[in-house]
Amino acid sequence: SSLSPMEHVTLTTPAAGVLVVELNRPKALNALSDALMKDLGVALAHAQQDQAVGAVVITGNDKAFAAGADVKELAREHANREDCVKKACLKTWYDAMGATSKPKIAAVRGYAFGGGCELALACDIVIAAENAQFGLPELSLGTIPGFGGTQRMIRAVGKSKAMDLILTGRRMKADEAERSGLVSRVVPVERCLPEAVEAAQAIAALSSPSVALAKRAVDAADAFVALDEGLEFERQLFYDTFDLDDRREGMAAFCEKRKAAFTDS
Ligand code: CO8
Repeated sequence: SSLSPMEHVTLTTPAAGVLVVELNRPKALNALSDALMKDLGVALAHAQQDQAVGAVVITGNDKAFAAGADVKELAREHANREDCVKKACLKTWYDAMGATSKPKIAAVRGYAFGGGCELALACDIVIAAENAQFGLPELSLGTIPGFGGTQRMIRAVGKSKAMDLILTGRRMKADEAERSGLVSRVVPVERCLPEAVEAAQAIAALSSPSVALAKRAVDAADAFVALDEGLEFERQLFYDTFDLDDRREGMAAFCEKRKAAFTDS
């Protein structure tokens, strides 16, 4: 099924099972407006219901993944705390990212600041171009990261570096981001989107129910589940895979030295 074109995101399907969502507000360095996040939510909801989609890539352009929340809009639309509560500020953003449980890969080129950095952190895998820059400069605007940054940065890079980044607002380049675990790989700018698409394609080629179980198990650990609870949760999900046709097929194919033919069941 296809979607009608949207103003702030461009959708493409460059490989089997892969939906690429390109943020498309280049004049504002892809600053995240409510309208853009609404479009992203529509795209991700589409990915969720389309069985042909196995993984999603979220990307920007060579200069900017996203330079932050749209500060002009935030300032214009929210006079005070009460206003934020009344308008459920950022709630639609969380809903947008939660619209799909399928794996999301951020392909980050250029700026990923503030809300843009938090958007990358909300993805399951971050692949960075050599020119990628990450930062949480919200304190310089007199506010704090509000789209998950305080919670996800510490999980990604540990307390000392998370505090360093959040409290000083400094920028982190791709190599440091990779060293510290925020990013899974760094590649030349022109390879960033292709590598993300290849990774998404590899995920999409696997058995989707076992991908979903693996992602749930890793997400549980990321949610700071105590180790013994996490190990128990993982074991239960592992048991779940033994009800999958794809688990039977995958193991049979291995034993018979042939390629598995998964049916996503
Ligand atoms: N919001 C709105 N517009 C932006 C943003 C932004 N975050 N970033 C860039 N733009 C606009 C600029 O205003 C400019 O527009 P115009 O041409 O109309 O003047 C255009 O994009 C191009 O930007 P620059 O001319 O500044 O481009 P440079 O290449 O010189 O600089 C930078 C690039 C360094 C990225 C610079 O634009 C910058 O510092 N941007 C802001 C970065 C930032 O502070 N981001 C964090 C924003 S706060 C946030 O994300 C909070 C998230 C949590 C929300 C909590 C709410 C309660």
